[in-house]
Amino acid sequence: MSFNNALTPAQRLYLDIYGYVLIENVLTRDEIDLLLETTYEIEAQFKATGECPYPASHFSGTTNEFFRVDNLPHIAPCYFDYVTHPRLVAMAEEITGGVVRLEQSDAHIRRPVTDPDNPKKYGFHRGINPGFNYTRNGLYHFTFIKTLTNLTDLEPGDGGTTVIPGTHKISDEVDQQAIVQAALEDPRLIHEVAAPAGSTLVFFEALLHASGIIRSDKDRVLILGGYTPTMFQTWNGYDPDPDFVQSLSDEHRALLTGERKYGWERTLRTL
Ligand SMILES: O=C(O)CCC(=O)C(=O)O
Repeated sequence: MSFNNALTPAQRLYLDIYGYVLIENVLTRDEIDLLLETTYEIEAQFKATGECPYPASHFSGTTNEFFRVDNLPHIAPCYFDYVTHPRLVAMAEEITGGVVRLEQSDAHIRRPVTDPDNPKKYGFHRGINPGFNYTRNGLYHFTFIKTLTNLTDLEPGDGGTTVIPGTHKISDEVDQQAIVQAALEDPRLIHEVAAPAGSTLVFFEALLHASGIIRSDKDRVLILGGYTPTMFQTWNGYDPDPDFVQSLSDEHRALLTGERKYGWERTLRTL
């Protein structure tokens, strides 16, 4: 794996300041189409049979408005290629500051919420305590990062991921609901992704983030990988299938299993 500046200085600075950075043209049109086709096929198969495509995988959402399949690498080669994408993994390594493992992976289909009595609200959240950060060479690093790629074009109002910029540096001593309430009072504090399909939102998981609200009539489809240093565990329900990983190269097996654990090879990044 090459560690050499997967992010440009401008991207790294943007990420440090805002907690996220959007990178266009990460996936090719063919990669996008295959990921879309695979995700819709899994949904169609679920609707027809109720079946999950792989025993180690699961669903976190099975409604028309939110379909989500989790623990992807075993399900289809295109999912495997996404979570092991060398450029995305290299970004994750720069941002955590060392060799990473895959911690989580999921693909989502979101559709407009149609119930007028139950309008959609932002569900801002973060997964782990923002205290799991450190500074090296003056740059902010965090131990859990996500690479979220939209597989459909997103214009404003299409429900792109929404973030409260800068909150990756706000400690959990500040009440989360108070942060969200304050941000909602000033639209400058809410950023919504609008970008062509194949663009990746890279963010520190401590950044308060939420699904956007779809105000158009379009589906929004995305795929994401979560990465942590190798000594961390997977999120619940995302352990790799032990038989599957035996068929992989050493490098890919280590990425999925985190088997290097505390032999944490560090990366050095300056702006
Ligand atoms: O739907 C989205 O854009 C956000 C996904 C999300 O909330 C997450 O990754 O935790």
